[in-house]
Amino acid sequence: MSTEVPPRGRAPVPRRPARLTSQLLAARAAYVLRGNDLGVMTSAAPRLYPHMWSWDAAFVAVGLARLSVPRAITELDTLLGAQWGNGMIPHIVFSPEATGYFPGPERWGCHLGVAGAPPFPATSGICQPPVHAVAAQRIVEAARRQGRTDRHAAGEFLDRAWRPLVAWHRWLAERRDPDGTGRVVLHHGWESGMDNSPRWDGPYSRVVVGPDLPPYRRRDTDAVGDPSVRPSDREYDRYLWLIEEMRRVGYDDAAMHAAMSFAVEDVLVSALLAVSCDVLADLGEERGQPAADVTDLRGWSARFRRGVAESVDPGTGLARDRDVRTGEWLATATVAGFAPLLCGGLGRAEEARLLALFESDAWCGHPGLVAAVPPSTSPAVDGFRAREYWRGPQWPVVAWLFHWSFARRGWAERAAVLREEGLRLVGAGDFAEYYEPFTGEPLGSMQQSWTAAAVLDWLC
Ligand code: 2M8
Repeated sequence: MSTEVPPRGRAPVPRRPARLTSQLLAARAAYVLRGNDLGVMTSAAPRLYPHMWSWDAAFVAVGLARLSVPRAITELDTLLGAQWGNGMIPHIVFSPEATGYFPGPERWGCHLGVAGAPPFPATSGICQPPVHAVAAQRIVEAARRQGRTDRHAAGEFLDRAWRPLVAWHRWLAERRDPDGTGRVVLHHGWESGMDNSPRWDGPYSRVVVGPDLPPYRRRDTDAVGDPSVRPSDREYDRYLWLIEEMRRVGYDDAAMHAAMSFAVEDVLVSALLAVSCDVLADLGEERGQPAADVTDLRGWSARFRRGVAESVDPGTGLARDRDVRTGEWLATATVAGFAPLLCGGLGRAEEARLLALFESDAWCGHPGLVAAVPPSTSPAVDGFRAREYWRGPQWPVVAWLFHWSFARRGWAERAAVLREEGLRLVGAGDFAEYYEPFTGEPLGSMQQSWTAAAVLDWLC
């Protein structure tokens, strides 16, 4: 048991600011999103992340749809406008007006003639989890509740977004799973969205930083008060080294598959791809999109659902990532292990066991938690760090994702609990990026867009 975890039954009484009323909290969430609005894109957070991030943009669109369907559509249009020729949606779309983030466009070098990358807007050269079809679906649902104008706009958006979204899913299914395992291969921890999760400690330990890593200065630690809540310098060296490796092969999919020193099969991304393929196929069927695309999407959904189910550790019941370079399963107890609950595909008994684990005192039911939403790493394992980014804190956006999935799977009561507990976490209205699970202290960036978006979706 980690020493950072308060002993059972003796959790410190959290001293937290008073909880705002729902009305005030929703108003503040809207204010955050408006404040972070750069015109046609929303910065992920004002100082720390002044550009558009791919999966952040999808969650932001979910929140924006509650305020303005056309503005939510614009968010996704901007993101899709930066799609690469091969179908990849890049993990960052750089705002030409914003500075102060490292690594910026020059370090990635993608806009300087990399095949298939747009020269403008500049982008990074990697991807993030595929939750964009979820955002499209939420936009359609929000438009249905509005008048005819919004419904029409949402329909037109779906028609123009169809090919880009199918191409994005095709790229993941074909280029990032060339061996057909049913698990998406990533070449950078940033592609998982859970940058320094202990899931990746093993694979990163095998990344040897070359002596020719160009010098750099981090900017992220300037933007947060306490640098220990961010990844370490050692971790950053590896992050930057992987970008060097990619640049040297021109971000070519096949060359990266063969040469990158970091190659992992990610179960969470795979589960999200499975769900998103189904969500997109449903939208396509409703809208009369080509049957061949819908068939492809259903096929990918089945393949990735199976890949996730096959990764389950018979001992713990959790899904596992895999290190492609060594062939070993990565069995760290992180929230990604619950991936099968997002996409389904387990047998009844296995699923019941995983749900029980989710609610057990090793996870959401831990008696010391301020709010019963999943911590990023189980408080019951040694690698748990209560304040360190993706190594332990609770992330409201992750709670939202499980809430949405549970509702979709028909588990209304469980979804309601996650919503209520998620709101307890963020109730003081700081909209932090992540929270210390035992004190509820807001950590990382404040006014984080996706936190505000989750709150809006929960409350409006
Ligand atoms: C974090 O990642 C970026 C790199 O992509 C960073 O630390 O600089 C992660 O939490 C990621 O999931 C998120 O999309 C991004 C922006 O919120 O920040």
